[in-house]
Amino acid sequence: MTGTLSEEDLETHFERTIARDQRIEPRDWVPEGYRKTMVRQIAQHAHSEIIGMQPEGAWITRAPSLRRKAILLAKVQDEAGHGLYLYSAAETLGADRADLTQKLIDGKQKYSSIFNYPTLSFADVGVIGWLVDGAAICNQVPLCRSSFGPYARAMIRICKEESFHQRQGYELLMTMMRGTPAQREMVQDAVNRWWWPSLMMFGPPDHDSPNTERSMAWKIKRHTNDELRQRFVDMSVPQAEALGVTLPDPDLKWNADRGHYDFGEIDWSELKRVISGDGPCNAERVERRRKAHEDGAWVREAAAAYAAKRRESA
Ligand code: FAQ
Repeated sequence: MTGTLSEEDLETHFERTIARDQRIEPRDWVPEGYRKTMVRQIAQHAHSEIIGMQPEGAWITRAPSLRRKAILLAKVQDEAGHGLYLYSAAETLGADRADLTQKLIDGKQKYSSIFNYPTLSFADVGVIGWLVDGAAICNQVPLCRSSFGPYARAMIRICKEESFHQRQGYELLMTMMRGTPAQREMVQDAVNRWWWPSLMMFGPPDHDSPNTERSMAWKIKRHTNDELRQRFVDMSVPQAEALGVTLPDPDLKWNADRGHYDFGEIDWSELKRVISGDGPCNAERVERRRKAHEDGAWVREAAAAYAAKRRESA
């Protein structure tokens, strides 16, 4: 079929599929720019899930009870699962998983800025669930309608699991807020440290976001970075009130004319620094990933040998 169609016909067919809000599927022809953008976003997303296991994973051995340990272990395992669906989705576009992992380890592909901050107390586990998973859901629910089928479908399951993660984080914080003054202080301290980095998860402001316009036209992204950031702020303020914590922003106030909360200026130089590798934990996170990859070499070799043996005997 492809042999009989010109590049122009293929492009028209692609544009029509997008205009009709239909899905692009793995064997469909796509412009090279679309393929590159999709691989970039999916790979960064997959890397975020895998690197994102580290900040919370560090607390598994120090969880305050068996119940909290079991919950945290399950959550961190879920993040690993998300990474694996996403690498599989990237593979449907011709990317190679081993190559993507190498690019992450070599610092040639990004992962979310948020995972370059340290987790200093167990309250951070709760705040990551509430704010980081909360921001992730806000950003990812619209991606369930993303134009690339395998990515959109992976996102449906991921969002269901992230919603569960968010609730467990909020429940943990509620429990701590009902505890001692020292526990309440730990929660407030964690909120103070994670609030601004959570807002940065949505990416640079729209006027400084080189990819948004193209990704919106291709219906990869359904909303701009600033639209989703505002949605997240509007969602979080009443949740903070119910929890009894203060969000660390003196400019945060309801604006009746806009029907949204106004919020203070984000330190974009910090986001740039963290994205370019100079955040508090970038070197540690990547080094840990590199070591885990090297330590796992024998598992990959054994799995490949087993698969080859099964192919031979089939
Ligand atoms: N961190 O032009 P834009 C999770 C990069 S949730 C690092 O606006 P775009 C769940 C951007 O890639 C976190 N880099 O880019 C979890 C681009 O770089 P490039 C993961 C950032 O793509 C919870 C450049 O800056 N979620 O893991 C960031 O249109 C708890 C210019 O930016 C996703 O990945 C940042 N914050 O919009 C796990 C969601 N922001 O490649 C464990 C899917 C921007 O041109 C525990 N991704 N950059 O050199 C997206 O929705 C989009 O890619 C955005 C960025 C919105 C992140």
